[in-house]
Amino acid sequence: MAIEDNSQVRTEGSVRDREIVAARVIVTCPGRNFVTLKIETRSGVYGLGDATLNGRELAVASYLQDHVIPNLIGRDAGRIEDTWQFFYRGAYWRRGPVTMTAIAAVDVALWDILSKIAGLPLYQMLGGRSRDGVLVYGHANGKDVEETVQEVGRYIEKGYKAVRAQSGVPGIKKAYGVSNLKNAYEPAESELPLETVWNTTKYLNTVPQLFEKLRATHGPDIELLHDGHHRMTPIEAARLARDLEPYRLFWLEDATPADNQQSFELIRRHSITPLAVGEVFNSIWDCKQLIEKQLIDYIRTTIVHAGGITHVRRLADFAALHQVRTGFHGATDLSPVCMGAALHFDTWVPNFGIQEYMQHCQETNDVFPHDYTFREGRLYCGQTPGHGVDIDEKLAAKYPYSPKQLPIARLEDGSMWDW
Ligand code: EZ4
Ligand code: CO
Repeated sequence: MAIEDNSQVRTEGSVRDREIVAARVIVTCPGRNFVTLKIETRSGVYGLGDATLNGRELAVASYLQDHVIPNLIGRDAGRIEDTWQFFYRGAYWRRGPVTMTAIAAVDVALWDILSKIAGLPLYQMLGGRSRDGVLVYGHANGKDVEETVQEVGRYIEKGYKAVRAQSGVPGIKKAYGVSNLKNAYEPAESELPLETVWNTTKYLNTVPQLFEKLRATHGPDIELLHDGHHRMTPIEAARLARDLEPYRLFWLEDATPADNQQSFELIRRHSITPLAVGEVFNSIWDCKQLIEKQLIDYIRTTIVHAGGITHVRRLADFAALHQVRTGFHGATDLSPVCMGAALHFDTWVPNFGIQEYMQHCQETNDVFPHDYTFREGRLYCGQTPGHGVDIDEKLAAKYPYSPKQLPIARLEDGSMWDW
């Protein structure tokens, strides 16, 4: 290994400095659970990568601790591509959320290290900025249509130019996206999954009313988004997408599960509402058909769950060929480390669409000091070398892991459904 690099006399010293001498996993729960990988080089430069997989955190922690870290020690932190290939091809058992989240944590930590060594903010390493700020959307929700319309108004007052709207549905006790605390919607709220009951008919009757009121109240300029969260069949999704056309959504997300990528052809055939999908994807192979057949407009796959910057960059370039733009997942279960890396990526990527931005709570922000800032509907990454997000390990140690799983959904007759 590293024969080529070592033969170059001029870089020999720096290769030795870049040798990985330590790596460890930090599990903490400042308001919610996060898994973070910290990699250290001989010269003392360290990098951080997010490894959080909501409701399955310890599986990734073990994958890293037991199977990845022993392979990291002694490697050159500068060989980001080779390290990615080593953990993807070399594992033999490729893909899957646990593996790809673990690879992402390594990859982001290495990009962080290399950027710090270069003394540059990460977006410079990718090719420099394509824009000044990153358009974000916030999460408005309410117990009914009225309250949700008001909540969207609050986001507009705060300067947001794009808002996702999710409202309670009459007859459904616990609709997706509606929180008790408004700002912080944290679905993973109990040790064993909360059982919710779903009814598609009631949902399909409510959502168009919500968006009709939103347009009537807030006018044509605000960008509006909605997340169907995998609950509809393709033909039901096609109907909702068509019913929403008069209200010109920025996108309809996760209209139907995408295990069968071809399902989206049916939605596409019936509607011009823009479609977004992919927060649960781990690989370019999960969306190859969706992209090359132009069945979607935005790809939601993000850095932490899809193999890091090295893989998602490849995915974004492929999407660009088909006029599909990025719209990264950015819920609070993705840590500030992921958000920092995502913002550098968003600042660079030519085919950027939008970035989801659910604000972390104060405890989370204190454990993960960062240099990104919100201004007039956009997030701006900072100029600190690396991705600009750190961890306060002493503070992190004060918040022990707290087991929590995501809810499940059943139909009224008890059949399991997609949550
Ligand atoms: O349910 O991140 O668009 N955002 C979402 C999120 C997801 C959670 C799952 O861990 O769909 O709220
Ligand atoms: Co979603």
